[in-house]
Amino acid sequence: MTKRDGATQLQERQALKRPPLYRVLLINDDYTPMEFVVYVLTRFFRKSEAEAQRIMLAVHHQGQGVAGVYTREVAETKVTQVIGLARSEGYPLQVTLEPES
Ligand code: NFA
Repeated sequence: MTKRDGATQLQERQALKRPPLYRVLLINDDYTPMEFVVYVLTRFFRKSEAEAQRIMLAVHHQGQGVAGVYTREVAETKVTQVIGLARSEGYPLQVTLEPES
């Protein structure tokens, strides 16, 4: 075993530590069109058309669902972008973050 000093050991531990992850949640409402939600899932969350349909319907029937899991900054940017597009189209779609664990 190579001997490492304390600062090097700390750096190594931090390099291995995974950053905290956040779920981006879509919330159901009565007004946002299904096809808009599917579009959002394909454009911003890189889902296939089939997976986007599946997630949209899960949100529609269960009230909310996970669009994707990202580091904090990426997740926050997705929320801002999706809400921006939804409001520009006049839709009330709600999108939020929650820590993965
Ligand atoms: N419930 C919406 C409708 O019936 C569709 C929807 C799905 C909205 C998922 C928001 C999230 N048009």
